[in-house]
Amino acid sequence: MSYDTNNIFAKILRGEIPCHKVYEDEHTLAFMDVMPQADGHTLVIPKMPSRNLLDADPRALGALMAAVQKVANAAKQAFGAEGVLIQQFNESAAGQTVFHLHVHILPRHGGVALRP
Ligand code: DGP
Repeated sequence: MSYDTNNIFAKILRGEIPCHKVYEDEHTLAFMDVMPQADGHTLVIPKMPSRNLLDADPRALGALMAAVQKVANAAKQAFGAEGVLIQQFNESAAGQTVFHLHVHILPRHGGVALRP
């Protein structure tokens, strides 16, 4: 599958549409999800174009996960959470809707049922 340079997150990276940025470094950007599934739902994306994890350059993944760790710890503290759910979807069949690699960070509190 190819990378569409007009996907929404590519436009965010180019500054063509706004986002609520919470973290940025040389390789990654993190911003609040516009359709949050939990308070503090944040997305972390690499600046390098990748459709998803399956086609990503492995060399980009270390920086991405380091940013995920930073943002997850910050979101956990900021939202008084007891845990953090990290989610990542690849292709439509697995629930991916925006085709630029991204990692979901969802602060979690005790007592929330996550699995049926
Ligand atoms: P996924 O199913 O993993 O592809 O989730 C894509 C997520 O992106 C979904 O939770 C909603 C979010 N999203 C979609 N469009 C925008 C946007 O324009 N801005 C922001 N901040 N998030 C978006």
